[in-house]
Amino acid sequence: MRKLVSLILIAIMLFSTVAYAEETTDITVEIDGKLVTFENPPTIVSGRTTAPLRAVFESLGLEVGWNPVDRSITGKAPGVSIWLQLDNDVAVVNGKEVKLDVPAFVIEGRTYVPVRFISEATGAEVGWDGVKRRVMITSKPVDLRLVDTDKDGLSDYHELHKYMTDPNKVDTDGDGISDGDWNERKENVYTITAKMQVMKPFNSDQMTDDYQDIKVISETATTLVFEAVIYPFNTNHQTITANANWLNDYKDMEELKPTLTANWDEALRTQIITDLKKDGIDYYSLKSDKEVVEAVAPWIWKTSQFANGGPTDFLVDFDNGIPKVNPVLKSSSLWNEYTQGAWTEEMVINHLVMGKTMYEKKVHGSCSSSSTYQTTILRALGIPTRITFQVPLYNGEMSDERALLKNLDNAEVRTALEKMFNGIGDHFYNEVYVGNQWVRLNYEKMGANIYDPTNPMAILVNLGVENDFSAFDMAGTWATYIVDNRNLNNQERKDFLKLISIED
Ligand SMILES: [Ca+2]
Ligand SMILES: [Ca+2]
Ligand SMILES: [Ca+2]
Repeated sequence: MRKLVSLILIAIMLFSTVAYAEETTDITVEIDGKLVTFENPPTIVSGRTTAPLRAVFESLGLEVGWNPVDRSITGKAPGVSIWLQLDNDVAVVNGKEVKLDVPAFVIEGRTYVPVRFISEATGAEVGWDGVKRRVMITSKPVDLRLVDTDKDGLSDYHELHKYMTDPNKVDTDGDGISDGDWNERKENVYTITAKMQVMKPFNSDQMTDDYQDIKVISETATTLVFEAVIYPFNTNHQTITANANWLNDYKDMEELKPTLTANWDEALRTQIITDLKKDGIDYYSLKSDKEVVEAVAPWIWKTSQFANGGPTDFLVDFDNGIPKVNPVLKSSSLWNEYTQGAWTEEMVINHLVMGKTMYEKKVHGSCSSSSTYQTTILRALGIPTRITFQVPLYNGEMSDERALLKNLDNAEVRTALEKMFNGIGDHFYNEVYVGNQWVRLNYEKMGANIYDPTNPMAILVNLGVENDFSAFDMAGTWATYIVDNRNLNNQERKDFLKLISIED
């Protein structure tokens, strides 16, 4: 029987060799800058460059399988599943049929496929260097947040960096309960579970992210009560990579476009590049999105001044897209308190709210204003950028909320949280698209974690992400609540940011 199989195999090989009279070539293949070594060289068949499948797939990080029964080959990686068969011009890629220009064939025991197919199947980009006679393959990074290999409801990324469970096992600890279970997720890592109430702005659809899980308890147009599970020691910062092709790959992203306050234009872009050059940063020699952010973010803060107008930008509303200090808020005590008589309405708009004029004057205000300033500059340089709005776990004005912290067993975290200032906190900062994923950028710190013992708020809770500051409507929300609450007692004032319970 074995002999028979061998004979059939030889027959197939002979047949294939004859059927696809290939020409041996001097063609080489490079993947992500590295030359691939082949025992058998690439060949041209029917005008198509073909190469041994296993060497190319393995260089791209795919696990290769062979089924002798139906002579099929599989290639698997997170987010990629490829099936093809010898002499069959239809392959199946991620469940979809794909037609091959030339079916897979065998030479000297090696399966060959068209290089073009490899690109289509894995999302890699394929180029041709005519001088070197070299196929240049650039692999596409896989967003592991979109991949759930073991189908337990948790993405591979979050299992690896947030929950610390096994992305290849549904039930990591073997207790019969899936990793995806709400409570089971907390078993392998330190977590804080807090029940909170917040008032607008919030967007409950965006609140579950790389750092927290959110379960909505009740939601109205103005108020959200939720349970938050915070993962303060996750390892997201380790996953930051670079994309050398970022300008082309990101060019259609919404988060690059000028918006109402992050109002960059071509003239500003040219100006920024000129200014960078003067400071020794040659934008055109930066090799990746990551290099741009690493070079430009610190430069942004080094070359600009803080203009102390308080959170006066919270008093600006944007009716019909026109920034204007809200008249009710302007006649309130907040206006005088924030401006100290030193600011005009026009100064607030130009120095704290609109990115372009802020850049021209090289000034910005506190965190909200800074996030617009940074968004304007980074978008002009081709880095998709958005703004996240975060609050601390509790309202620092409330001694009863501070008292709840004694429920926390972790002394380090508890002490950091207890140090919060006696006020109502919030923080705006940025997220940038780097290495094909959204990465937190807190001023110049890329991959900033939500736990930061040096921050007076210690742990932040994400309430939403927007492309423009105006979308948060701080005038209609926080500034209005503060004005309205001035005459209320503590019990009533609690509603707009309130910690109900907390445990770790
Ligand atoms: Ca999973
Ligand atoms: Ca799992
Ligand atoms: Ca389990």
